[in-house]
Amino acid sequence: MPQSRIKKKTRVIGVEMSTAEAAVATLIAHGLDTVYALPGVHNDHLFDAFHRAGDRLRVVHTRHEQGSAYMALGAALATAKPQAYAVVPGPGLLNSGAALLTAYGMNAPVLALIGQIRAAAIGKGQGHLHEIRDQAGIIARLVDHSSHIREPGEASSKVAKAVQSMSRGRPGPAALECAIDVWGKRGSIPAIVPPAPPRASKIDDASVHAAAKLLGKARHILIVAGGGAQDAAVEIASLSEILQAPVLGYRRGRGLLDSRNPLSVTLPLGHELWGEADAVLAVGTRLLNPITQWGIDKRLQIVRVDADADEPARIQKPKVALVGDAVPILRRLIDELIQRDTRRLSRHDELRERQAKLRQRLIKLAPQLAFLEAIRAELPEDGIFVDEVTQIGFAARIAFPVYKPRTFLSPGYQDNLGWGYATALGSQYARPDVPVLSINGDGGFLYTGNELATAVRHRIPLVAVIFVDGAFGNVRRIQQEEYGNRLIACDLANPDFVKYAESFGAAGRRARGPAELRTALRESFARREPTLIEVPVAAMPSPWEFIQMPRVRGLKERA
Ligand SMILES: Cc1ncc(C[n+]2csc(CCOP(=O)(O)OP(=O)(O)O)c2C)c(N)n1
Ligand SMILES: [Mg+2]
Repeated sequence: MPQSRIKKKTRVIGVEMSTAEAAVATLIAHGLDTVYALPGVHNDHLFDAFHRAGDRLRVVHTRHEQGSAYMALGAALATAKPQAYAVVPGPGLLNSGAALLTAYGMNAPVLALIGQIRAAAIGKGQGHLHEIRDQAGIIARLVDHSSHIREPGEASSKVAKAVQSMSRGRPGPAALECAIDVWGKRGSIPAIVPPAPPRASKIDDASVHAAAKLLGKARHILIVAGGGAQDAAVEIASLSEILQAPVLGYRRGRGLLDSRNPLSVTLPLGHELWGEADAVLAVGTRLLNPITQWGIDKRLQIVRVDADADEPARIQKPKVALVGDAVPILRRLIDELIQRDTRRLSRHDELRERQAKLRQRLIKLAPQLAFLEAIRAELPEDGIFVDEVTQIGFAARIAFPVYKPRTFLSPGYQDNLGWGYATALGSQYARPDVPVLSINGDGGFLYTGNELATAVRHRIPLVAVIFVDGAFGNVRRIQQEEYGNRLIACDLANPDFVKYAESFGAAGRRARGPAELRTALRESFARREPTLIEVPVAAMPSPWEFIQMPRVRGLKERA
């Protein structure tokens, strides 16, 4: 064998490190500075590597694995940067499952680092501590990118690939697993290099041209914006102005167009405008509910912008599909539209009037709106509101004014009760520069209320409000109204939440009504300490007529 080939094979190209140390060094090289985590014997080497990283890496340990994963999710949503959490295999992984599922539904860059039993025992069903059948198969179904680290030499490249996968193309979570004996195994590690800047996605000029032509000719355009449009707020505002097109945001699209702009609409007006539109520009949204519930017909031409080439035709093939990053695509579209000089009459007055009429209808939700008004008056413009699956949350999605992207965090299509408190905790930890507010029902709060201990332990000044109606109120009202008042499994026994918060060492307060809530919020935001504000409330009016609305198109074609 020629001398040069032998050399190549045996050359030590990197330094000697453990698998865990290589993984941690790679996380740091990729800009991650925090891991949300709950330790255990399978990951002892990993946690030792966290320790050895010193102040280059912060470890925030929680009281339940769902807390770790939701905190990573909240940090990712609030910062738009990849975040990581670490848990033991089996029960640790499953405990974090709802949060990982939510991250998947929200295309959020959350990396799960999951332990494993000894490499030699995987797949044998011998009953080792935390063993779970086919863990690799389970995580492969929860996320798009997952991998198993088999030896120290591949740790760095696998971590790098996982982190990069989370923000390239369609973003989303990733998962890596590593066996208990492999984390500590030492070997030669190739040089750890920071990631190359992502390549700009190619833009299909013909499609942009077709989109500009279609939108240029359309008379009534509605822009629908979702979670995939978070970075394109400037472009969406300018398209809205050029086309005089209202922008509909529901959960994740809220704040992309400032609520003070009359063209910024939520579901009820969006529903009306969907019925009138001859063209829709959908950016970073599945468009599931408008298409399937509000309906489509031949007169409605849809232009979509998606990061994922599989997405456009998943529900209904659009007239034009633009695939890639929203920002450069929308910029190109704006350039084309400006060249066409399609000047339009302002719709501001019309929409202002229609918004006023809607406010009249929304008086039906007066109890919820009074609380939301108190919150908006005290939460600064760039403060972050973390939504929950509760009466105040449902009303907030349609009536809470939102001024900036990433300041209204809502759980996407999973709409999973109990995500709120721990997610808000992660947002507040990652964004110490702005106040974060978590709203909760008494049902949802106790999913992760134990993480008050984490707030106190890590001095996270999150202010949380809990609206206490003594019930899974939403379920209860549905049983009253639609099931002949046959109430089942909906009434709750609650702790005294003020004492509960205080027993953790957090500040506990009680506010009776919107005015007291406003004062409590003002004082709590000023004090900057972990706080829980209990607000006793009565049952609230149903918001569903403003959320689940009937078909407005394609009635004839359907009949
Ligand atoms: C993970 C999960 N489990 C169950 C539900 C069903 N669910 C929706 S709202 C709700 C009740 C919420 O109660 P609470 O948090 O007290 O809010 P309220 O309606 O009383 O304001 C339930 C059980 C859900 N959305 N997600
Ligand atoms: Mg309740």
